[in-house]
Amino acid sequence: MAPPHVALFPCSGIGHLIPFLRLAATVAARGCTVTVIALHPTVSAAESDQLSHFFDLYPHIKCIQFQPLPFKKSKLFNEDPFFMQVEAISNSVHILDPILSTLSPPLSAIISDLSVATSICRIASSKSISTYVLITTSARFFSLMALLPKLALRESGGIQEKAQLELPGLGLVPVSSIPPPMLDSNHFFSTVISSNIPCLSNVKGILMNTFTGLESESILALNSGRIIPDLAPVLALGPFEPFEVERRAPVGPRSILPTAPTLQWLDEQAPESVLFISFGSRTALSRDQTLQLRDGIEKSGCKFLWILKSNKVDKDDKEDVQSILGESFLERTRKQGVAIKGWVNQDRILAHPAIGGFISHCGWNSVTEAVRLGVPILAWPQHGDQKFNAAVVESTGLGLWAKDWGWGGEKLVAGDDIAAKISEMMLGKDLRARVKAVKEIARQAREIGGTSEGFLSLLVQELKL
Ligand code: BUP
Repeated sequence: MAPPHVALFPCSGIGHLIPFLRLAATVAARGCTVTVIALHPTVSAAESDQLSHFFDLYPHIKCIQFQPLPFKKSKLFNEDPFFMQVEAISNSVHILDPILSTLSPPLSAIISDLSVATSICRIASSKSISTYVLITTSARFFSLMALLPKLALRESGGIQEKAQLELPGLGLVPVSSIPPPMLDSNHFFSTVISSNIPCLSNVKGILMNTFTGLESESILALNSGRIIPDLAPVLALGPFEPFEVERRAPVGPRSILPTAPTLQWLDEQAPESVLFISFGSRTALSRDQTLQLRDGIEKSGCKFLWILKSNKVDKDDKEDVQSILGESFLERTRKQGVAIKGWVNQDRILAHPAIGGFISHCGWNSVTEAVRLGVPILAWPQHGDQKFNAAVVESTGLGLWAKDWGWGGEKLVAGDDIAAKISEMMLGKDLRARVKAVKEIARQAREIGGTSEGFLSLLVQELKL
């Protein structure tokens, strides 16, 4: 029998692309023929770099370049370039219809991003192709997204004025942890979610980069119908493994520092002594907050490796480290740490024995990488799903979360407070022991007989039917 042919369709942003590429490599390794529908052009340079390295390393994985129709300003207009691209993609999915019919061998399944799931489902069902959706956030935040159409109905009840909401499967949820755009039914973010949630009853499965040892309650609630009665089955396949590009290349091509000095510096540090700081691919802290963070890091006295960003889109991130942090700071901390701009191989850095803690915005990929590699997190959510993800980190004992720091930009967090939290995390022996225990649970989930491995085998069997 010919192997099944699966197409994967990620949306805009590295936080979506990376889990799709990881899953593409995984299902290809299980004997499926795989096609990735790759956006062209991408918003960030990091996305196009990842794509070209991925296809260099996996020449047997096919690539269809997908060029959305030119963006037209709509009433939902949002100036975030990643959102703008998602809107352009949503308006262009029909272009894929004839392309998908010409693929050889014929497609058996398509794994879609949630933001285009309804259109993909429509096209796929007209061709008897199964649709799966890959969710790129936590099961906890996905539960909130699934409830959004119902929440919107309650909007007239003034959700914003309440301190917390009782939500099925989630218990009491502070309204302050719901991303504000989600409470505005006219916002692009909530419109995209609300218009794609209903189709999740018609897809064959919902794939997630999480595992039962991390989010058992949310996965159970989703699969028991408590959140949406007829939701398709959730298959928790995580934590995803890095694909070959990430395993091989320690630092990406756009890093301003060559690979060797950064890793060589890490090699010289004591085990679990270095704090890694990164707020993901789409968050640039304000200048004032960056300077407070700088002071906090210095005052903590902790060794550090800091990935700095001063612009949301990497192509426009031109200011150098010296002019942001100041010569005197760099001189004073020459032995304490390294601050760099550009793309680094985060998974590879988190895996280094010298890394002992991670200040993270709690993008879901970053959380799952830290969990898989046993690195404690100091959660500092900035926007979007990140407070919900931070709640997973906190409730499972994988890190600390100073809730009074609020969303990024909501208030200026003082350097002294940051220094105190860094020390608490880096010195927390119980925290470190708990993180190691969850790392082991994550490893077992991916072994033969483990829960994630079981869901993956189920998925591959279904694809082969
Ligand atoms: Br920046 C950066 N190197 O320099 P998240 C990120 N990454 O490998 P985000 C690097 O990109 P969303 C870098 O390991 C993770 O896999 C990182 O995804 C990798 O956050 C991914 O953590 C970033 O989900 O996306 O980028 O903010 O907004 O979707 O949460």
